[in-house]
Amino acid sequence: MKKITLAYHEANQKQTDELLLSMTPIGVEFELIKIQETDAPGTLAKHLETIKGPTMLFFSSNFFKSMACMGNFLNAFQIAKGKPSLVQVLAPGTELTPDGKTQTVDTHIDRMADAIQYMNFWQNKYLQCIEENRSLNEQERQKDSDRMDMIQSIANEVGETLNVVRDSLYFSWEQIKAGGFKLFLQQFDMLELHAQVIQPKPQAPATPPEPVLPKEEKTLPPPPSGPVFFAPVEDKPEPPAPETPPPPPPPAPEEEQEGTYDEAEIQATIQDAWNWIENKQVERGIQVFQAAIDQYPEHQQLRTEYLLALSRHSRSPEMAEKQLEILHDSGLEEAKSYDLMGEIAQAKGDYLFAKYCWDRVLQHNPNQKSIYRKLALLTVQHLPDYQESAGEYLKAALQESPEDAQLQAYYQEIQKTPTVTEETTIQIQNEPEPQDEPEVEVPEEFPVDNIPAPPVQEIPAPIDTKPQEISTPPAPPDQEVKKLILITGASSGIGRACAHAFAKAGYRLILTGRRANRLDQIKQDLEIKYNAEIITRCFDVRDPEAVRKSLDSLPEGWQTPDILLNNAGLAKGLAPIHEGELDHWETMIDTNIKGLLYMTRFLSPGMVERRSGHIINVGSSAGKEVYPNGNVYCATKFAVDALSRAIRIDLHAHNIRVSQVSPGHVEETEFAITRFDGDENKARIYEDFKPLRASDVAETVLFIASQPAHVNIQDVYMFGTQQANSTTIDRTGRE
Ligand code: NDP
Ligand code: 8X3
Repeated sequence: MKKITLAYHEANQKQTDELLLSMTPIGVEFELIKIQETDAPGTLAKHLETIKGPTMLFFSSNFFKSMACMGNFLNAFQIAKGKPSLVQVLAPGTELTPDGKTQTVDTHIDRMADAIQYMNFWQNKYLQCIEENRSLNEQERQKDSDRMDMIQSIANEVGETLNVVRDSLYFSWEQIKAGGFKLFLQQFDMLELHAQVIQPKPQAPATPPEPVLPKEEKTLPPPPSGPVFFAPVEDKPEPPAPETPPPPPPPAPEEEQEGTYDEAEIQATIQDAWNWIENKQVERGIQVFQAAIDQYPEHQQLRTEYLLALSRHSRSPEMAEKQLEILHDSGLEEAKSYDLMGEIAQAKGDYLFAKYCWDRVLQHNPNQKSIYRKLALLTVQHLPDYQESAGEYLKAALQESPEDAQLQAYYQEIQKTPTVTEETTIQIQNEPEPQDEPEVEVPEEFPVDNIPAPPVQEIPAPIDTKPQEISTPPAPPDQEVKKLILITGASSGIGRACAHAFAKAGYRLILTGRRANRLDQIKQDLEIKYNAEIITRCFDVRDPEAVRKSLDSLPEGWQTPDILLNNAGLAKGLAPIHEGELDHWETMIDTNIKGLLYMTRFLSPGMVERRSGHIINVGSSAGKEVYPNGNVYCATKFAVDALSRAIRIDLHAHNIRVSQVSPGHVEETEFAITRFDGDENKARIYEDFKPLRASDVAETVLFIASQPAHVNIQDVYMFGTQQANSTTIDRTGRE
C-alpha cells in the first residue's frame, strides 16, 4: 500500500475529500496535514521540514494569504522541492461574498498582476499591523513584535515565493482529477491502480476541463529532463474513464524565449512597479522590477527603469552603482550613465556629485533639456551656495516647461533672494580668485520667453574616487595660521554638518571617514564655497595601525589639530540582549569606544606637548539613560561619557579641554538606516516628530569650540523639543 502525505490549507477540504473518496477504496493511504487559519504562523513550514515520503501540496489563494502556510515557507519549500517526490497542485480557493456566503475562486499565479495582488495583500497587512501597533503600550508591542516580524518577512518574501512556485513543476487541480485522477496516480507511480478508480459521477465532463492557467500565457511547464517521476502521461485512452487529457505541451512559455517579449505585460509591470514606489512602497516596487528583470533579463527599458528605481530609492546605492556599471558596460551611452549616476548621488544625499554628474550629461548631450529641471531643483533645494547656477538652470528649465508651477515658484523666490555667494562667502585676505559662478541676469518677471539658454557649466575635473592617502595640503596662509580641526566620521550626518560649520567659521579641516569619494566631494564643496583649506584622510577608526599610519602621513603644520572631534560612531541593530548579534556588538564596541580611544591616544601627545588642544566627543542621550533593546549601543555611549570625564581628569592639567555633546535623535544623518541595515521601513523613526538636525548639533559643537580659552563646556545634553528623553517622544506629528 502506498502512503501519500497531503498538505493543504483548510479551504481545500473539498478537493481533499474528493481525492480521498476516489483513492482510499483502491488502497491509497493518506496522511493529512491540514493547515487551519488558527494554526500558529509557520506551521506548514515545520511540517515540510519533516516530510520524507511522497507528498502532494495544494496551493490556493487562501494558502498564499495564510500566515500558517506562508510563515517561513520559502526556505522550507525550497528544501522540500529538492526531494523527488513532491507534487504541487494549484487548487481553487474560497472567498466570502459580501452577503457572507463562501464561493469558489480560481487561483492564478502566472501573471505579474497575480503576484502583485498577494504582494499587496501582505503589504497592506503589514501596514495595518503597524497602525495597530501604534495604539499598543510598550509591553503589548513587544508581545506583538513576533507577529509583526513574521508579516513583514512574508511581505518581503511573497514575490519570491510565487516566483519559485511558478518556476516549479505544478499542476492545476482540474488536470490532476481529469481522466479519473490518472495524472495523480501517474505522479505517484501507481498507474496500475487506475482501472479501479471510482469514476466521477455522470455529471463529470465528457472532455477534460481546460487547465486553470490561461493557455496562451502558460500551460504546464516543460517536463523535467531526468526522473521518470514526472514522465509524460500516456496518450492511450483507457476505458471506461473519459478520455485522458493529453499531456501538457512542453515548449517553454513564450515570454521566456529569447528576444520575444509580451510588451504590453512589461509596460504594465513597469507601471505597477512605479505605482508601488510612488505610493511609498519602495521595496515592493523594487521587487516587482526585480521579478520582471529575472523574467526578461534582456529588456533594455526594463533594466533602465529598474536602475532608475534603484538609484532613486534603494538604500543600497552601492548595489545601484554596481548595476549602473553593468549597464554602462553593456553599452549604455555616456550621457545616460551620468544621468543615472546623478540620480544615485542625489539618492545618497551627495548633492554636489549629483550636480557634477548632471552637468556632465549636458556636456555630453546639450540637447537633453530635461536635465535642467533636475539641476534646477537640485540646486534650489539642496545647494544653497549655487543659487546663481540655480537661477540659470531654472531659466533653462522654464524655457522647456513654461507652465511648470513648481519651477515658476522657485524662480520667483530666487529673484527675491540676494545671491548666497555674496551673503556667505567668508572674506579672507589674499584669497585666490574665487571660482565664481557666472553672473546671472534675472529677468524682471515672467513670462519666460526670450530667456537665454544658460551656458554649459564649467565642469570640474572628474573626482578621483581612489583614497588619497597623501594629498598635498594647501599652502598655509602667510598671515595668522588658522585653527585646525580633525573630524572623524566627516562623510555624513553630524560629522559632515560640523565640517560645513567649521569651514564656514574659517577653520582648516582634516576630514576623515572610510568613504573617500564622499570626503573628496565635501572637500571640493567646502573649498569652493569657503575657500577652506582641507585635507582628507581615509581610514577605519577600528584599525589602530591604519589610524596611526594615516595620521603619521599628515604634513607639517597639520599633525596636531587644535580640535579633535571624535564623532565617528554608529548603532547596529535594536534587539534584546538574548537575541543580539555578536557582529553588531563587535562593530559598535570597536567603532564607538576603541576608535575614539585610538584617535585620542595618537593625537593627545602632541596636544600635551604643545599645552593646548580641545577634544570634543560626540556622545549621545543613549550614554545618559538606557532604553529597551539599546543595550550595547547604550553601553558604548556610556563608555564615551565615562571616557570624556576620565580624559578630562587626565588632561586638564595640560591645558587641554575635553567636552562632549550628547544629542537625542538627530535627523539628516545615516544613523537609523545604518542601525537597521538599510531597512527603510524600520528606519522611518523621524517621520512623526521633529528631532534635532545634524546642523543643530554642528552649531553646538562650534559653540563649544568657540569659547574663550579659560572656558570649557563639559557637556551639552540636547534634544529636539518634541523629545523629552530617550523613550518619551511626542509622536503626534512634526511641530
Ligand atoms: P551617520 O551614519 O550619518 O555618520 C556616521 C559617520 O561615522 C560616518 O561619517 C561614517 O563614515 C563614520 N564611521 C562609521 N564607522 C566608521 C569606521 N569604522 N571608521 C571610520 N568612520 C566611521 O550618523 P551620525 O551623524 O548620526 O553619527 C555621528 C555620531 O553621532 C555617532 O557617534 C553617533 O553615535 C552619534 N549620535 C547620533 C545620533 C542620531 O540620532 N543620529 C544621536 C546621538 C548621537 P564612513 O561610513 O564613511 O566611514
Ligand atoms: C542616537 C540616539 O536614542 O537612537 O545616539 O540612541 S538614540
